[in-house]
Amino acid sequence: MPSFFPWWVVITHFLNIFFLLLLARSGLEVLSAFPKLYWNDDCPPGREWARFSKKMYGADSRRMWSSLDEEESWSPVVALPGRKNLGLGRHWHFMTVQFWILTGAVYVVLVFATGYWRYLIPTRWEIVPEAIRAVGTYLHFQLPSKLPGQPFEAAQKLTYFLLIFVLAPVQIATGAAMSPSVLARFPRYGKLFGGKQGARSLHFLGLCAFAAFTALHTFMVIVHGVPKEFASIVLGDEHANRTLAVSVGLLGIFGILLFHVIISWFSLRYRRATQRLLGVMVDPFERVISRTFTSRQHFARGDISPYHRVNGYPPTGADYEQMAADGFTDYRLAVGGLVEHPVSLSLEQLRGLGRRSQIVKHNCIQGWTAVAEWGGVPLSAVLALVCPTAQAHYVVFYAMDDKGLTEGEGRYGFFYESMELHLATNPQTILALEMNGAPLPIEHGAPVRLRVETQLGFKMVKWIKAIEFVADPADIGMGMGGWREDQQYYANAAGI
Ligand SMILES: Nc1nc2c(c(=O)[nH]1)N[C@H]1C(S)=C(S)[C@@H](COP(=O)(O)O)O[C@H]1N2
Ligand SMILES: [Mo]
Repeated sequence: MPSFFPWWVVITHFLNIFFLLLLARSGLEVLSAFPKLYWNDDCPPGREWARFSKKMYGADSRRMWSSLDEEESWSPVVALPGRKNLGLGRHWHFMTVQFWILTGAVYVVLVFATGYWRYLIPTRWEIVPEAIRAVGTYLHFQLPSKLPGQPFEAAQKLTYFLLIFVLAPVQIATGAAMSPSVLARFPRYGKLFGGKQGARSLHFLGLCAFAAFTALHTFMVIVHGVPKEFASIVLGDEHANRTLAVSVGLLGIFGILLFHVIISWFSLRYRRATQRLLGVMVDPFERVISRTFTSRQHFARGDISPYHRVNGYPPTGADYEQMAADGFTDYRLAVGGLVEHPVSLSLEQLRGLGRRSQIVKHNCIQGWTAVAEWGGVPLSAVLALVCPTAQAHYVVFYAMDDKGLTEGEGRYGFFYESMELHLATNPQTILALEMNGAPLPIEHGAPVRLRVETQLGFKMVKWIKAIEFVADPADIGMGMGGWREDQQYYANAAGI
């Protein structure tokens, strides 16, 4: 039995504290974008089981509201970076998670390679009553004795085991079950957790469990005596110099807190730089997932959500209103750029290119979902008509809503988004003209909107005015690949 922790436990323990705090704060930023938790993927307004917001929106269609109105601004003290920065919070979360999983993997390998697993993995059922007795001992303000030949008492061993071999994997699994690409490719995987909202709720409860563990663990360190405990976990030996151990330990904690102050300030002050820097790690991750998975969703009619949220207010202005009043007979869709045959199509001509319909789940980046049936023209049919040249690598969709007029908040410009060309040829990538068997309603993008079912909702441009094939979207807008990337610092690939 070691009276010490091996060096690799000391290091991975520190890294775990470091990464978990980053994950918790950036996770809270993600939650602030849609501060409601559901068990049902229909996300009916008002039926959430938890709400961290005073704002209430009903399914009342007489007053228009958009899901971005539900977003809350949380303080940088709790959220990373705080103040309605979902895009940056996601960047921090997805960058950190890669390192956290790597640390965990290295730790687990070493746990088994060194025989340390004997101290963590229960091998006898008696550990359960022993653990209950140990808790009883604590409640009598006494310290239970350690398991024979082991560094931990029963309740401690069982807690560490559950934390490392149950909670952490569940947290990773529920995290993966929120990716639109994963859900689109493996719809049954999502069902394991009761759908995306079930996964989202469990992921949040997992955070609560980590927080509760941290509070209890810290309390226990205090109960057992900080100098002795710090000597073991900081210097790896309970007989090491305790002053040194406490100093180094406190310095480590202070370092982590200082790091958080600096990155929160930096992220808020230099948002574009943060998006670009973290993007180096996060973008390839998002791109690989978007490239690998194609959507295989086929929901039943009965799964269609009674209420489908809206994000983005419709175009304002006489032109659009007149066109809508005329049933979009004057509408023309321009398709050009790096193509051999640029075209301008009426709705009639567009409809003539082919038809498919699909019942699929919409995943907004904020976190809500809804199932609907979308009918329209496969985008591949448009590609076949215009023939993109070999230089075309991205498709850009330009919309009719000027966000400066429809939303404000200091943001401006017409909405647009781009995506890599390979996504355009997926069978479930369509230009939708219908929703749930009726012509597309105004708020959902009439007369034409994009559906690309492995991606987050913000890619699915509504009120499309034109489509352009380009080599690189860098010279469009602010160059980040779309309006939400430009203005809200989202990542361009949207598979997670
Ligand atoms: N033109 C335009 N398209 C848009 C948006 C927008 O603001 N303007 N919002 C996007 C976002 S973030 C989402 S989640 C979906 C929402 O689609 P829905 O309103 O049909 O639910 O539309 C996307 N397409
Ligand atoms: Mo969205």
